[in-house]
Amino acid sequence: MARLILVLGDQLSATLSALQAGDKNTDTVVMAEVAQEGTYVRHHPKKIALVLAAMRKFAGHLREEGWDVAYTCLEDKDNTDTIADELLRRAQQTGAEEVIATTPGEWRLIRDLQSLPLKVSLKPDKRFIATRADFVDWAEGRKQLRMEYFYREMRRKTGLLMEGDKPAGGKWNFDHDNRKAPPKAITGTGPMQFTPDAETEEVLDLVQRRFGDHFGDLRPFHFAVTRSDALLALDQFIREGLPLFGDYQDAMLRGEKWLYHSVLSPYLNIGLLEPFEVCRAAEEAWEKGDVPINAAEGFIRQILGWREFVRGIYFLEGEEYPTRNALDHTRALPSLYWGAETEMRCLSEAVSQTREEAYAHHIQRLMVTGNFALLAGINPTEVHEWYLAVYADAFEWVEAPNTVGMSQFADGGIVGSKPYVSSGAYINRMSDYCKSCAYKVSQKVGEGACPFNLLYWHFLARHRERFAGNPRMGNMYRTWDRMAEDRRAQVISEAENFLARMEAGDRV
Ligand code: FAD
Ligand code: DLZ
Ligand code: SF4
Repeated sequence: MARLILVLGDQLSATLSALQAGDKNTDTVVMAEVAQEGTYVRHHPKKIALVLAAMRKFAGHLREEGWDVAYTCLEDKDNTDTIADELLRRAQQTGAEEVIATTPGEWRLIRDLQSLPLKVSLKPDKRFIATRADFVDWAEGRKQLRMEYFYREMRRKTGLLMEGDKPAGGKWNFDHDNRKAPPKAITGTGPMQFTPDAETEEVLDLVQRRFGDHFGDLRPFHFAVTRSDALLALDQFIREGLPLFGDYQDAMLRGEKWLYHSVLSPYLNIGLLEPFEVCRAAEEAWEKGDVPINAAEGFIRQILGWREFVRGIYFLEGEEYPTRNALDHTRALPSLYWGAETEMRCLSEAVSQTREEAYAHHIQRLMVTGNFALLAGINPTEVHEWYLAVYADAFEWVEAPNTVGMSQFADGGIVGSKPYVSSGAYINRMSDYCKSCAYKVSQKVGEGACPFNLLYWHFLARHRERFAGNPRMGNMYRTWDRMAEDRRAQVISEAENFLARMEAGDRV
């Protein structure tokens, strides 16, 4: 009996388990561009274009390999607009009664597939270094799940950066060497950029027509949409970006969107690159003496450690994880996240680069947009939906633990042991933003005081009961308690005034 093999827009890998389980002679591959996937959150047009253009290329590749591919274009007249309905339509057309799929990276779609009136076999997604079962085994019986210990186990298991049973360079983690303030000038050329061919231009026109009113600039569009181009991007990063990746990993500079970051996450997350090959490429560069250990280790840790760890958490915690709100934050996401003008230079830089590129690097996401949302008490579900929509690399399995967990502490401390909050001092140390800001980072209260300074204390004061006993936060509360009482009252009142003006829609 013929079967349908589902390939989703973030499953564009020849090694996909659903393809491996299929039979080219009898089965039909189903790929579908559907309105629902572009609009269940209003994705950035660049992200939609990346996924659709890469899907069309991958369908072409599968046909060359001998697969029968039933491909639905977004504007096909009988398009039913959802993945589930497209499967039903194809089942009717072909007479297939069974669907083979690789487990989607989002509970929403897993449930949709499980509700189909067809036999559905969900195969494990093997495009990760650890399986879901590996993670469950590791997590079992541990009081706290900490990325660092998971990462060490992954280093031992894979042998990446190992010298016998010891970590290469004598340390597991070189993070202390990776916090340099921003350099005066950037020497790299940034990620490799690609000129869209005629097929991709067609997708860009389609996305402009159908999703042009979503937040974000569609053009210019430079992403790779094939595996061979993504491999070129990887090669360029290893040569040009990786040597200084570690040193400036946390730095932020006005007008410098990429610094020494790889911008490989969109390719990893839609399946054009595999995580192990990316880690091996970094390890090989270190073995050849082309990059220092702090760069290779720092980079590999992000993929072998963080990326695998957050995936484990997403599936372990279950489908209500993205809606958690441990700190009871309820304020609406302010319009500045959607490009409304703000006097805060750090936020205007991070948001405008997000609009232009569907990209911001980790510290911009964590310590600028994320930090501000947490300090200001924004509803974490709204924050989660914003991150899921605006970044080209955003898929729920990786986005939700980073946003809901790491950035908003809305999971109550599963991903991180303390909230990532900071005053303006951190942003000033790691960037040049404050120099051109309307607010003064050195000013703690009064006219022109940096809002991060005010909101930082407001956050700590309003969550005192929860955090005062956290040994990693004791110093913060001791500093607050040493402040004169009238000064503390002034901080709280100015912070509240700022939040009220923001809620009223004033330019802040
Ligand atoms: P690099 O700095 O070059 O890092 C190399 C690779 O490591 C990345 O390509 C990525 O695959 C991996 N990586 C690094 N940090 C993480 C992390 N914390 N979790 C998982 N993988 C990581 N990453 C996503 O891939 N998708 C998301 O939707 C996403 N949402 C985020 C939301 C918030 C609030 C925060 C704080 C972080 C988020 N991240 C997300 C993690 C990280 O910011 C991005 O992976 C990174 O910025 C991608 O850019 P890059 O490829 O240049 O990364
Ligand atoms: C992100 C995305 C978009 C914008 N469009 C499609 C699509 O039309 N068809 C498709 O198969 N996949 C798309 N995707 C990726 C899915 O949203 C993704 O597979 C799920 O969110 C699970 O990670
Ligand atoms: Fe951001 Fe404050 Fe610096 Fe302005 S002064 S850029 S608001 S941290």
